[in-house]
Amino acid sequence: QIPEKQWAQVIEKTGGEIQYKQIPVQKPASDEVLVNIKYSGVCHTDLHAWMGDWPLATKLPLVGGHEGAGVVVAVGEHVDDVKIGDHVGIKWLNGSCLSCDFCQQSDEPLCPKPLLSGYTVDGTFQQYAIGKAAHVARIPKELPLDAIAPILCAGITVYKGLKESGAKPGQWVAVVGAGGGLGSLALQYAKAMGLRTIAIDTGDEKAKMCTEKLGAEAFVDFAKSSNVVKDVQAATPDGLGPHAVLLVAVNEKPFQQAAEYVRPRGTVICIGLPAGAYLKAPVFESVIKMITIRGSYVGNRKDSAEAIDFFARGLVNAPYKVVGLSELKAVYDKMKKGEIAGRYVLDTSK
Ligand code: 8ID
Ligand code: ZN
Repeated sequence: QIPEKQWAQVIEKTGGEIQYKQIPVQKPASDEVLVNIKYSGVCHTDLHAWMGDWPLATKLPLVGGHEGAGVVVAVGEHVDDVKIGDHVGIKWLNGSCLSCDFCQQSDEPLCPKPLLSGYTVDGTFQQYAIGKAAHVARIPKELPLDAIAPILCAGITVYKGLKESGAKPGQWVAVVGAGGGLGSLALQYAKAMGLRTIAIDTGDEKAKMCTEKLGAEAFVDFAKSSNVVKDVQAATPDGLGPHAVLLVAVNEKPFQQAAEYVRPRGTVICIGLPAGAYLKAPVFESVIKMITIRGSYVGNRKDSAEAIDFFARGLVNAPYKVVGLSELKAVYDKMKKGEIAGRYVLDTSK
């Protein structure tokens, strides 16, 4: 009962119109599965892909999306560990070579020949999407597919970033862009990992969400504060600043500021990907404070399974709103204006 045609959101041209239309359903190759996507989160990366503002070209025409949760409806002939009826997630890393230096060491996001969902292969803004069986996230059947969708990119990415930061239980982490999709989950993962959080973002809605729902102990409004560096440092009891900073904002400014307020011996983790942006840090302070600055990029299959397990245990469940797949354009409009607190999740049946 797999249909021949399905609804999808398609772009023909970078920055061009997004068309909600019917396109053919693809067949899985021997190492792939076909997933009936029930829900897909909308990540800011999808907006970058549409706008083409990164130094990496997308396929065209393109179906975006990489936080897709659904049910397996067909499997390729060489697939034996994923079955029809299983619940799975299609994430950013759709596939990798599995044999290069990085794949061998479970650093598969660094594979030089990655398949990227909603970027170099069609993604999850359609009712039926293809994923490499080796890489689809395994989702326990009792978990709700709408709530788990944002975990498949945002959750995995911030969980990995927090691990990469080396911050230990009881220490402080500043989350920059805390009110957005990645940030809202970062506050919850951090708390679940025993860390204390300072949220940095703007507006009363995000401030309330971060402190009342997501466990942040302080909120610094970057648009209202006259001295973000001082305010962030003052939020830690000894005034010396957070042990780690997780940068998930889509703006260059905080990438040039974090090294100033991170604590001596602290770590700045870069995750957000503002177009054309550069990192900057004062050499003098970076040296005498012994600061580490590093990038963090999604997560491997084990990080993904662990991030899902935190959700399964009820430790994370950030706010999200569900709208129809047909409404993607309106979600992008809000995202561009920074008006989304948490995540939007698309229901592919509408
Ligand atoms: O693996 C990775 N590294 C990875 C994975 C997934 C996503 C990277 N990303 C990237 C996306 O491509 C995007 O560039 O992370 C970034 C954040 O994605 P998102 O969370 O999906 O975006 P959002 O929901 O729009 O949230 C961004 C938040 O940043 C705030 C905004 O108010 C918004 O809440 N923000 C901005 I814009 N400027 C800020 C500033 N100066 C700021 N917050 C604090 N200070
Ligand atoms: Zn993403």
